[in-house]
Amino acid sequence: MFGELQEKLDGFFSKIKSRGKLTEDDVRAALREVRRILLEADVNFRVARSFLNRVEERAVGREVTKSVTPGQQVIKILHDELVGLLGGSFRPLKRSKQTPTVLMMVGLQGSGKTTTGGKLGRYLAKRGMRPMLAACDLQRPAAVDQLERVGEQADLPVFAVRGGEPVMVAEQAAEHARAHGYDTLIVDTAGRLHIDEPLMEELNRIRERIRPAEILFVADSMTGQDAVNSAQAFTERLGISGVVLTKLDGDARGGAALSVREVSGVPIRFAGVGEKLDEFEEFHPGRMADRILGMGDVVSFVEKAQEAVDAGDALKLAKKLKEQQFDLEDFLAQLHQLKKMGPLEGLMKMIPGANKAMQGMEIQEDELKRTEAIILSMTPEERRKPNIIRGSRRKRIAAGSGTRVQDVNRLLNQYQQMKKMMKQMGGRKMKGMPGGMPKGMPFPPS
Ligand SMILES: Nc1nc2c(ncn2[C@@H]2O[C@H](COP(=O)(O)OP(=O)(O)OP(=O)(O)O)[C@@H](O)[C@H]2O)c(=O)[nH]1
Ligand SMILES: [Mg+2]
Repeated sequence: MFGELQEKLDGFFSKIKSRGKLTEDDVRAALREVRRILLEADVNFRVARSFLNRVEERAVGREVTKSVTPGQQVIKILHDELVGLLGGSFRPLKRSKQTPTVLMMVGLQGSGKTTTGGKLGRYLAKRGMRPMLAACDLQRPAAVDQLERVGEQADLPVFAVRGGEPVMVAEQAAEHARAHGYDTLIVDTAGRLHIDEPLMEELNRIRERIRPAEILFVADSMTGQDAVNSAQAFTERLGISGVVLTKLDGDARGGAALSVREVSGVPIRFAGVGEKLDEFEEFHPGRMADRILGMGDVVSFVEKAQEAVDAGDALKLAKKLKEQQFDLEDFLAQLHQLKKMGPLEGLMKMIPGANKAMQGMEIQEDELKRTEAIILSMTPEERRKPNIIRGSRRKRIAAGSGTRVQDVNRLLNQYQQMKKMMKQMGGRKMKGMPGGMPKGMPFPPS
C-alpha cells in the first residue's frame, strides 16, 4: 500500500541513523529529502509543508542537538508527527441516544459506499450489534439490487422501497429499524461523478430528517488528491464526521491517506483493503505510522496471529515471550500457525527485522515434516532448553529423525533467529497494547 514511500523513507533512515552528530544544516537537508519523498507519494504540498515545519521546529531545537543519537531522535519526531498527522488515535463510532444509531455513507460515484456499508455492517454485527442497511441510493434501480446482494453476502437485512424517494425511504427505514430492534441503520446514498448541488441538497435533507450519529465520507484512495479535495468539499457542504479510505490495497501512493485528515479536519476511521466484505480495518494512526516508517506493525501482526491462533494459545505465547521462555515446542507450534496464517510475505513486512530473519525459512510441507521429526527426536529437556543441544546430542537427534546434522544445526539457527525476533517484538510492544478500544466495543461506552 505504501510500498514506494516506505522504501524511500527506509533508505533515508539508514543514512541518517548512522550519523553520530547532526548539525542544524544536516537536519534541514534531511527534511528537504523527506519533503521530496512525501511529494512524490502524492501528499498534498500544503500538508507536507506544515508537517515538515512542525518536525523542523522540534528537530532543530534542543530536542535533537542534546540527544545522544540525533538521527534516531529525528526519526522519532517524524514518527510522532506522522501519528498526529494521521489523527492521533483510532476513534470508535459514536452512538446516538435514540435507536437506531444512524450511520450515513456518502461519497463520489464508485468510491465504495455500497460495499463499505456492507463491510461496516458486518464489522458491527461481529461485535454484537444488530445493524440494518437502508437503500437510499435511488438514482438507478440497479443500486438497490446491488445493496441487496451485499446484504445477502453480509447476512444483513436491507430496507428498500423500489420507486421511493431517498428522504422518505431513509425515514421509513429508521422507523422500521426501531420497530424491529435493529440498533444501527447504515444508510447507502447516491454518488455523483462530481459534487453537484442537487446531490448535496438531497444528502442534507436526509441528514436533517434522520440525524445521523456519523456521516462517513467514503474516499477512493486511488484517486489521490481528488479524494482529498472532495473530502474538503463534503465537509463544507454537508459536514462529515469521518473518512473511510477504500482501495488501500491498490497501488495508491499513500498521499491521500496522509493528507485527508489535515485538509478535511476529520479523522480517518476505517480502511477498505480489498473487495471482499471482511477486507476492512479500523484505522489506527499509530500502527499506520509504524507501517509507513517501516518500523513494523507489531500490534496488527499480533491481531492477525490471534485470528489464526486460538486466544488461549496467543496469551500463553505472549507470556512466554515476555518471560523469554520461548522453547522448541513453541517454535514448532509457531511454524504450524504461520503456515495456517497463509501467505507470509505481507505479514512479515509488518515485523521489524522479520524479513531478514525469515529468509531461507520458507515453510514448506516437507520442511515442516522434517522440522517436526527433528524436534520429536529430542528429549523433553532438550526441547525446553535448546542450549544444551551440542555436538553429540545433535548427532543422536539427526540419526533419530533420519536427517543430517546440518539439518539439526539449521533448525537450531532458525529457532535462535525466531527467538531473537520474538524478543524484539516482546520488548517493543507486547507489554501493553497501545491505544484503541478492546475488541467487541465498536462504540464507546455511554
Ligand atoms: N480493491 C478494492 N475494491 C473496492 C474496495 N471498496 C470497494 N471496492 C470496489 O469498488 C467498486 C465500487 O464500489 P461500490 O461499493 O459499488 O461504490 P459506490 O460508491 O457505492 O458506487 P456508486 O453507488 O456507483 O456511487 C466495486 O467494484 C467494489 O468492489 C476496496 O477497499 N478495495
Ligand atoms: Mg453504491
